[in-house]
Amino acid sequence: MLFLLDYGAGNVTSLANSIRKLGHQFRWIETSADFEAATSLVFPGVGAFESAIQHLSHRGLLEPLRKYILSGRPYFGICIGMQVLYQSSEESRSPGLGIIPGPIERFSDNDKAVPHIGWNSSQPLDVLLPQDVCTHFYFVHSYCAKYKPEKFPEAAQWAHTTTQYGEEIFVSSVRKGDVFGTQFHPEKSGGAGLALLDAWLRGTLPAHEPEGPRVSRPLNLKHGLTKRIIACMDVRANDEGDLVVTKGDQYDVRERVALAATAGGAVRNLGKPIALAERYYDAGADELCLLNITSFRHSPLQDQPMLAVVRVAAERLFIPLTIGGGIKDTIDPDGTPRAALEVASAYFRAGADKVSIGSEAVYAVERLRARGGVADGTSAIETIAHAYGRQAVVVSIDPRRTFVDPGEDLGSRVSEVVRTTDGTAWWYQCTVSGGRETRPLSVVELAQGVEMLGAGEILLNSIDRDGTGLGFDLDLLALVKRSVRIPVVASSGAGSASHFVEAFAQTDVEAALAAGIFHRDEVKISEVKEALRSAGINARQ
Ligand code: 1PR
Repeated sequence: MLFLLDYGAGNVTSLANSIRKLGHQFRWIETSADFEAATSLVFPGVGAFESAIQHLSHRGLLEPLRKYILSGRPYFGICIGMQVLYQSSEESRSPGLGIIPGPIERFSDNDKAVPHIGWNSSQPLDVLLPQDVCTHFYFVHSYCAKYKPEKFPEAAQWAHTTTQYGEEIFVSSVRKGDVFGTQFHPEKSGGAGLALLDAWLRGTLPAHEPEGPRVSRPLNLKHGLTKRIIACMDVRANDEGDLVVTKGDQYDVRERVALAATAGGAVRNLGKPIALAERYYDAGADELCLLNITSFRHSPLQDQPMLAVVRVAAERLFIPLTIGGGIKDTIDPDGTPRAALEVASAYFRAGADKVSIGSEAVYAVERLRARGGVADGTSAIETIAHAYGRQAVVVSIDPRRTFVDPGEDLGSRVSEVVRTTDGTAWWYQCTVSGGRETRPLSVVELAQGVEMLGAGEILLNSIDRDGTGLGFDLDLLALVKRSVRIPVVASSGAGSASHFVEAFAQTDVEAALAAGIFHRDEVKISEVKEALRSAGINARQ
């Protein structure tokens, strides 16, 4: 009998969905006795090493898990499920299971953004692949087992594949007998991931036995991490109450022609969220983003249609899903208080991989600055990152250009001012509630504040460029990118495939997102990827 181990945090729903999709049945480990009945076991985990170990230990499952693995019965550990096999983690005070010698360490962010997020290649240590075979899998983590065969020769016997990120080579999968672990997420790696999972479940995954002592691998000139192309769906209820994908121009999502029944025109309807999401999955999108753009008005825990959309999307699409809108402390209509962590947990349980926080991130950084830069652990960013790991927390920023009068005193923000040759100058000011309210915070102050609080990624919109098709705001991207060490997703303004090439060639952003051109089928995702490859930029097939 196949069992799945859930440690209570992280997106296990996606793995369960993948296994069902592949036609296998499973049960959840409830008590330590279930380990006796298990003939194979999958332990998926996104999140934090410490939470995983603590949770397993409190439920009395840690020792039974170790015994199960040492018995040699089939085991598949994913991400944290692989990391716990090691002796220790820099992320945690609690030791790991100690089955593989060596530590789990943090990536260095001297030469690259951390977390490592995206599709990277995985190279077997003992089997030579033909040149044109390069399988990409989806990674999302800040900590890894660095590949140091001379220092940990016994651990090197376990190593199965390695992957290069920046100038570091880490172990991307381990295997000994029937014990297998991957740092990447097969359940989020599209067809390649499902095929790998299926092979393991059927017992047909070929084993590679080391042919001799393992030695260090030379660094490639370029790592295999691809630039991600993300399709974004802004979702809201239309005037009839149906959830639709809409799209604004500079955040105005109503048709220009006014209807008698509404203040402005009708809400633009570009399609149904699931149908569009399936189209983008089939078209090769690397990631999907669903933003509930009016959820600042009410509690998303009452917003069952959005949760239902996430559930169905996660059942059908096996790539990462980011869900945003209304991730904050709320009070239900019956007076029940709901912490942001609880709201986020509902989305993770429904199948989201990351949550995106907008307005609440601005308020959190304002509070942080009022305390003189001292974090107190209470913000939505901190509580969610603590439970699910920082890679699960995206902050969506909605900046707008604020023009500067000649001679205006901008204090320390002067270094953030963009000046054009005709003398026009502006800085980027943050907004909340979908651009409806401007706050006294610059985009750099916000980006650095959320990084300090524990955000794992920035989704960088531009109200000025949204829906215009004029291209990404390259000054804005470069400014934020050089201010933080976490990955930045470029958003707003894409009008052609060449705009993506421009963004990646002229700034170091890790991903680029578009909405309107994909919804209206003006540019295809495959066209964007071809343009990137022609320009020598890594893109997943
Ligand atoms: O504040 O935590 O409830 O989150 C609300 C979320 O909804 C935020 O992420 C905010 O950016 C988003 N949002 C709110 N109002 C709007 C609106 O359009 N009226 N949409 C909105 C933001 C921007 C991008 C868009 C890109 C690409 N949408 O998501 O998809 O600009 O568009 P393009 O390629 O067509 O140019 P909270």
